[in-house]
Amino acid sequence: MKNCLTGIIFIYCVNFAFAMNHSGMLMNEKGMIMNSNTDKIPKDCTTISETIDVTIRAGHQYALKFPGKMYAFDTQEINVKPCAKLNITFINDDQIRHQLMIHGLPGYLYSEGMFHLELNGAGQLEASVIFPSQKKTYLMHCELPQHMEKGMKSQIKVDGGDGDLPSIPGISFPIKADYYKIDWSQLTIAIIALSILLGIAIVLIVVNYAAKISAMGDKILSNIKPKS
Ligand SMILES: [Cu+2]
Repeated sequence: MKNCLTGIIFIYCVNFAFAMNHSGMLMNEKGMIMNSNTDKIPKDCTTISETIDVTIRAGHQYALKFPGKMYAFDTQEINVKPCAKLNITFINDDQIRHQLMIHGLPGYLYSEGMFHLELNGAGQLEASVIFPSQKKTYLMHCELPQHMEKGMKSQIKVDGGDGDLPSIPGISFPIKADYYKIDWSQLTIAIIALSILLGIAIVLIVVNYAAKISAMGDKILSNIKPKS
């Protein structure tokens, strides 16, 4: 009976571990790996052109050099050759949850075109991604609410990329800036001048009315003074 129970527990544990660690997937209480690819070569590649080991750290301290930002990766851009393999060591230096997501990958290799690492707090994960040959810039970011907007946004350029993505800290400007420059057009100047003239006119009218009311008050008071 005891042996039977041990056997059942062993089978359950093996099945559970297998279910949570297949097809490039891993999930446990510390975090998650989704769509890791160590050996599946994209259709447009004949072989892996280069293998790069890279450590990417996430944390609030990496945002300190970017005014107005709160979170960041320690690297904002990675350049690789077409058909390169990236062995990523992802380290979260914060005590809060962070993700490392790469988007726009081919869907036949990566479900929903996505490579996804996630750590629920401080910790480390290792996973790999193989890029196609296309000259392209991939978004790498943390998708938790406001983390990308607050700076956790980087880019990976394959074959030099097809341009910079917007609002990469230290690299590119946002599409919609927090600071809006004044458009000093003739219309703007005319509206400002008109507003100033209107303001002066209102002040003069009010002062004029106040003087008239004061004079009327004096006159009324002088008329009601008792005659000696
Ligand atoms: Cu994050």
